[in-house]
Amino acid sequence: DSAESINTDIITLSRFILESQRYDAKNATGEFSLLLNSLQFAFKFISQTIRRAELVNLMGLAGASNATGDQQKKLDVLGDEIFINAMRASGNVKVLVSEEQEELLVFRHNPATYAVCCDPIDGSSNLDAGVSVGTIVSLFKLLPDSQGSTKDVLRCGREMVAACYAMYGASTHLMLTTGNGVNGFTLDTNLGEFILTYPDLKMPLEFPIYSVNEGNSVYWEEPIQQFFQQLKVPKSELKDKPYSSRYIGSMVADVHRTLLYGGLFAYPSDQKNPKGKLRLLYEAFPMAFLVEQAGGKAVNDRGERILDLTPENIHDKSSIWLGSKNDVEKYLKHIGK
Ligand code: P6P
Repeated sequence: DSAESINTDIITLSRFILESQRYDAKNATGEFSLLLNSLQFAFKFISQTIRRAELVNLMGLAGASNATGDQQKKLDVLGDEIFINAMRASGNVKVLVSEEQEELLVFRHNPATYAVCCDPIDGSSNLDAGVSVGTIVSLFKLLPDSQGSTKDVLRCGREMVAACYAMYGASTHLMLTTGNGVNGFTLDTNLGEFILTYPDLKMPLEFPIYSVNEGNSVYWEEPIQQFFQQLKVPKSELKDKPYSSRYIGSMVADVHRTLLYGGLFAYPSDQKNPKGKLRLLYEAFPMAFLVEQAGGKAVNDRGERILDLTPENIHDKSSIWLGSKNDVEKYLKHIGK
């Protein structure tokens, strides 16, 4: 670049959090910026490990399988270890839910402030194909009388204090909300810093893309089959153009596209997964929080707001419909909500 075209006042994630602390009493304790530093270290380390793994061939099955029976890939195990170590080292996380861990992890820190739920490498089944995967995180503040138990995380989605995901694609992106909108950052690998690239991101009100695994359609209930059929063959051809279909099969990649372009992402329940496939605490909750904060909506098959739900167990699943406000409302209207 010629000198005058270089931006010399970049906003790093660390600076962004410190500045938001000054204007946002909730984060004034500094605890959140401490935890965020551990989170962003984990994202950088996982990102670098994934990119290196494609070279040193860490791929392939590790033999073990995770809490929900999926075949575990070596990177799943590595990503999980990296994340657990970073959260333990932060000093202010007391409990941690991970998709890769059957039981709740409890760190004997005192005092601690947060309960963290995460899917360390979501979409990992696509890893060998070079598809973007990501780390999804939801944060709760510990209950005042917390003893470090599942009570700290079996909470209503509205009690989440922050949610984010890192997507390991051509670049590494981080989308973050603390309840005051969504801000997106991109990892500058030379600086080793996440740089603010999507300030105060808002989704388009609607966009003609639907994102669902149509291979499940024979297992869907009739009204759901009818809904997607109408998106493909609109009743009034003159007015409505058919929607385009985009499905990557990696939630972070599908949600990232939906946040940036708009449209509708859904994983409905079906005869194979009567409660849905995606997990409430570390997939549906954080993505619903981010989408709502970007002006969108997130509901389940029955039209209930995802953030009004409360899990009974840490690996509970939910159906999910999320995306642009008007596109989700098309589904709600279809089911009479
Ligand atoms: P299907 C990946 O395994 C995942 O958990 C999400 O990232 C993704 O949205 C979904 O499952 C894909 O599931 O059944 O369409 O392959």
